[in-house]
Amino acid sequence: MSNKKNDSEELEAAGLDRRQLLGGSVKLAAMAGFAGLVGTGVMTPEAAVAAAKSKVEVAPGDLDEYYGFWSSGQAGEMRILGLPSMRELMRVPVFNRCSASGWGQTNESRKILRDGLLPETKKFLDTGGRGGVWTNGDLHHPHMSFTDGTYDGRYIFMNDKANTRVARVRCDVMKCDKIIEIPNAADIHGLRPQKYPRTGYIFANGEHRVPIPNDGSILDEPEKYHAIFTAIDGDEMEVSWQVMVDGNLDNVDADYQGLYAVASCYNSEEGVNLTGMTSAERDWAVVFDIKAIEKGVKKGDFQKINGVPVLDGRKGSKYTRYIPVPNSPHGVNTAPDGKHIMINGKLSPTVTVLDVRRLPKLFKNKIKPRDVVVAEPELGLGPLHTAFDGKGNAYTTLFLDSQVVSWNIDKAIAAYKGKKVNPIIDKVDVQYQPGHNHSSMGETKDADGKWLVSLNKFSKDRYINVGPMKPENEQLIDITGKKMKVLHDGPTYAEPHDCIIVRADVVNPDSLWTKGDRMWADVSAQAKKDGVKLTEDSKIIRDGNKVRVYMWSVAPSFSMEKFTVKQGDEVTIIVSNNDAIDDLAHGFTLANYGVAIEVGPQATSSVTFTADRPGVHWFYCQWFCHALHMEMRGRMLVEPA
Ligand code: K7E
Ligand code: CUA
Repeated sequence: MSNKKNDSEELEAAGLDRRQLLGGSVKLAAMAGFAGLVGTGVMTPEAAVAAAKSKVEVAPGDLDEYYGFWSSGQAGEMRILGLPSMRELMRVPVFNRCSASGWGQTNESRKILRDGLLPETKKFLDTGGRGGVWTNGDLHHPHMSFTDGTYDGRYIFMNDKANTRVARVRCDVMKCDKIIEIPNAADIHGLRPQKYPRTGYIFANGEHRVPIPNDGSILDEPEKYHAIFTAIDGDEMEVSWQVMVDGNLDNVDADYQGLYAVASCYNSEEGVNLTGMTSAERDWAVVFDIKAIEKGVKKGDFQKINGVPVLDGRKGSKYTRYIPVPNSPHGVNTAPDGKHIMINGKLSPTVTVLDVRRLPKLFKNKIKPRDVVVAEPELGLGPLHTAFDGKGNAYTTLFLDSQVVSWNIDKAIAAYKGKKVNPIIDKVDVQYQPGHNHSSMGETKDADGKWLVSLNKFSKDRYINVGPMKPENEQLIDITGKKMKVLHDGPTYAEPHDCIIVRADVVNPDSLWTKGDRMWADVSAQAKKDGVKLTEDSKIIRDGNKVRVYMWSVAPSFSMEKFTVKQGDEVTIIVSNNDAIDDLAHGFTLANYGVAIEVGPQATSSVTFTADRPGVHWFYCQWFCHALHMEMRGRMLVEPA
């Protein structure tokens, strides 16, 4: 029995039918946690399971063909998975605080978390016991840097919706090396790198409208709030320019020509409550003319706010165009054909297809905004995001229908012209309520049409019950044939909005750190001043009440068996891991001082704390590294004041 049928029955029981949902009640249903109305799962036939297994099973010791880089929403970290096994390989702390690695505690990570913040944010974080850095984040959109329309394996960029930041992860070591706060904007949501000629810019949407400056001088006057579109220089991690727009900004994507970026706006009404935000029949997609904006910046056609050039891109501006689309669009996805950009309807059952080749004419005012639309297929309820197979087909998640629909782009265009063709190829049930989906290499010109992942917001009955809080469910779908096949369920916690699937040969991380890496440049400079060779010396440098303890480690021991400080000293521990063996990480945990840091092979890490607890405190290595790992420890002796 199909899940779809269950849905309809339950809808009817709830006094709603599918058609009604296309009208006004869909808004309410969507907002009221419509998920509760959806029926229970389907049993996959045994034969299908057996066939599926052989495709997704990566035998013990065998390696995956693809990397998946996953967001984790409000958990704030990036995750690395292997595909097709869907095994979680690593968690990379970014906006969160990590107990294992000391991210948010080591001097190196705190510098990354703090340096790129605005002065007023630093001030705010220094008061009220906030500890100087943010400890939470809401990471939605991880995307790799591009060269010539495809992934280049340099960096992965990601947004923080919670504290208005953009971060970068170095792909050589898979660690975050830069985080910046975006001025003037509020709550960065949509984020995509420029695809061509290279990244280049990172485009980032400030989702919520706020007064600029947001200092309390304007409060309950929503007509004076603004949304800001930002272009960041991905090499320097600095804001290049910003554009003020009408409405709000949700998702964004770039073209394959390096000329335009397109963002969706779900609140053209500029409402501040649900009724206000969903009252209009139409919202819009905003198109940004990158070259015109760059010219404008050169000519000085901007206001400098918080040190950043802000151009006026509101309606009537030469820098932007507003293309009307049905109410409350969400995802924006550029097809690998380089010609089409999809605006996903969310509250409308449609996806609006824009043809980028018509954009120059639109900016010259030779055509009307809606003339850029070449198709608007009706696909099902709640289209949120679209992925591609590189063979002319698109795969759209249907949040309300709990399905993925595959459809042909050319046929959708023909149908829009009036031809009697049905663009829909197949629909498959997913469990349940999919948000993003992503196909292998799907956001690049090298889309290979092998795998699709559907990131479902609810798992409900798919796993044994773990209590009121349940995992989300990510499903792996085979898209090599006409019929999509769900082959694997993967539970995941809070909450992967988005992912990318990258061919393994594109990503080549190092197995060891390089001595003297720029991640610990500050400590290297301090060691030089102190006359200490990081990987050779074990030394205590006293500098007033500041004490620097330099040590190194080789399994299974630290180079210092004990050190003595005075109560009240500000102590900095600097540990260099001299092991040059794959996978030989050490750590430094200082018991009853709340200190724990990771020290990767050939890396140096440092941590600073006040030694205000007298007594004997054992420090130990918390990464199981050797048969004598338990013995890898020493003492900090704190003399009472
Ligand atoms: Cu969750 Cu990309 Cu933030 Cu859609 S967004 S679902
Ligand atoms: Cu070093 Cu455990």
